[in-house]
Amino acid sequence: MAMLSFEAKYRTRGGTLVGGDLFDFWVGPFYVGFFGVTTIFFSALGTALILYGASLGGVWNIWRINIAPPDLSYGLGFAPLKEGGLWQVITICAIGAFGSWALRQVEISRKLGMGLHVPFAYGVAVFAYVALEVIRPVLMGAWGWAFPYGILSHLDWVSNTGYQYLHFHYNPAHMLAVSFFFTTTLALSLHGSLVLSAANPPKGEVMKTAEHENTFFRDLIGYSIGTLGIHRLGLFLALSAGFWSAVCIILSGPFWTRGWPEWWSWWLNLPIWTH
Ligand code: UQ2
Repeated sequence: MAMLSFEAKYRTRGGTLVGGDLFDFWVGPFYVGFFGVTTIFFSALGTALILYGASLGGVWNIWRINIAPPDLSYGLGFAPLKEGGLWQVITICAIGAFGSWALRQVEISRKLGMGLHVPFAYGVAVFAYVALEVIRPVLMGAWGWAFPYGILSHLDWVSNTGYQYLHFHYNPAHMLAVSFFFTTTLALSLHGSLVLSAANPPKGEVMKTAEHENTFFRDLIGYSIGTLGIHRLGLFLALSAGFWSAVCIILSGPFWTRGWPEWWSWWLNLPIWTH
């Protein structure tokens, strides 16, 4: 890749969290860094172990490949490789890769003198994964509560786990998470369509600007959140979706073991209904 004239300004030394200058260089367009090396290491090892695990299962149908966590009887201990130990090492590799990726984002943000919004946002997605595979199983006392690695098998896990609580949609944190997911898609579709409608005029016409975008929404609903505001709102909505997803599954099991519809009996038992 050609060295662009402005690249020298942005490809500066420093900002690393560990190792000083040791891995402070680029390969083609990619920043390497200590955490670039650890990302490659964990991803390569994890992928190899998934392939090995798939070969042990004897099923190469892409939908049916499954690498399951240890049986509940192993508790929080290590299991033999073929009894869920593979799942345990793959999970360590996944968390190693996700953590390395986040720290590489931190190093790049520091280099550029930017805020840490990107690694923070990415960290919320990692938190949702860790909530399912580590925090909840640890609180419940066995790795066997974690979800298996497989396309259909992890869907079966979600379905089974939901039905264990009779009707998961009655989980109040799940309600919040779903509402935030939908509102995220609403906000992004409003934003994407608004920007494109202003920036893609008919052939020969000059494009419109933020003033037109503001005016559209002031005409429509009497309010425009603004060009910076819509991105703050989008980040808030998306992070809230991930955050409440993690909360809703950590509540289920460690803090609430009955059906979720039953949780609402506090509402049915309010004294206002009985006079
Ligand atoms: C906006 C604005 C943008 C936008 C959008 C709006 C010029 C280019 C989409 C309008 C958004 C509003 C009014 C908030 C809607 C609230 C929810 C919860 C979806 O004003 O500024 O920038 O993209």
